[in-house]
Amino acid sequence: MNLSFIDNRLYKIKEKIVKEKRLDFKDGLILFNSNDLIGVGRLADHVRRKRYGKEAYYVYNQHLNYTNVCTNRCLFCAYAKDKGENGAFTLSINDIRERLLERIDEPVRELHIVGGLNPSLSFDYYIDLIKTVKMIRPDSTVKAFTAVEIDHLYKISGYSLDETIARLKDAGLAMIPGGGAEVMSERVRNRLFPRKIDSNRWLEVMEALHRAGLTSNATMLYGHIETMEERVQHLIRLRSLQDKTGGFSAYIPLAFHSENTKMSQIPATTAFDDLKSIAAARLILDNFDHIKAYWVMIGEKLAQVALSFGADDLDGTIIEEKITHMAGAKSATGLTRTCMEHIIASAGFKPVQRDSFYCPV
Ligand code: V47
Ligand code: SF4
Repeated sequence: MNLSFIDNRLYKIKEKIVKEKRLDFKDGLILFNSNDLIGVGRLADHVRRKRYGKEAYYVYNQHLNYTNVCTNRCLFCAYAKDKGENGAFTLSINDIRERLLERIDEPVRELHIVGGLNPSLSFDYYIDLIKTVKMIRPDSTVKAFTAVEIDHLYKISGYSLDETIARLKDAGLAMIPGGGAEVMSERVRNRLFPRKIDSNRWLEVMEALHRAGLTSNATMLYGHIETMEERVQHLIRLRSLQDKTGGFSAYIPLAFHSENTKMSQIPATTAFDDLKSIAAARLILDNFDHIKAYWVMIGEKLAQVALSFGADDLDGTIIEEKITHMAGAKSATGLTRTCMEHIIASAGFKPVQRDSFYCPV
């Protein structure tokens, strides 16, 4: 690899990457603190191209948010409402059926289903929800409920965590989205999401899901009050669990959007930070296959550039995104397949439509 850097500290990291040696906490800090964005990006691109060449993935998916009523009320969330508050909603199983039938002519392969922690919903509702999706779209993958929701389901089901997961799996749950860990730091949790499960529990639930044979993703919410040390620590903890279970499929950095939240004074993340967060993750998370550039949060144009900064996946068509748009996202709420393929191809990559498990379709 013949690369030159403005930041001399990157030479040491390059040596490790060439020798396929694992990066440590200090290396991670150098990457996040470096102003040599192009240097960090070239290193990440080297690793990405070695694995995937010119291929870049996306999935034909549909988002479904079943309720925005949530007892956690994280400070960074513009989506959640209290029960009875103006704008609060909960979809009935029939509403869900209708939402799915509205798009039945489209080749949707993955249903991404998440919602708030709504105490009015019973465990049976969640089972019926999954079964309804599988009935209407038997060939699709149900990717649903973050580890935070799974923990809530365990609490309301009356079963053990393993039994709760087994019952969800029997109903048709196949994959778990990566949300809910936010930044694994008690300092940040105490200030921004004190009611949410802590990082140890998030990892414990993920481990139980992996043990049950379900794959999951992992995310990090960045660009608020977290430090660079906390970012690196978060990635290293994900990497350690992945060493143990191998159950994570993709990592997705989530750029904080502050509009309509209790933290609206915090400015939007910059393109510089968005790209560096993707590139650093590609280099630190050496045991994660896929790094997603989530176009909803960083915009379609920057997501396209991210394909040359370590990302190999643009997530999906989505159809109708709510959580980030409530917090002021300016991206589209969905992309057509033509548009997705144009974004990828015009960045010099080969679009590969995939299923939830990265098999080309
Ligand atoms: O956990 C909430 C985040 C997450 C805001 O697994 C916010 O493929 C930014 O997990 N600004 C849910 N982010 C989204 C999620 C996800 C998204 C795309 C793909 C996958 C996947 C998973 O959204 C939450 C939280 O971290 N979030 N509010 C906000 N204002
Ligand atoms: Fe509830 Fe999730 Fe919003 Fe937190 S981020 S308030 S858990 S919906």
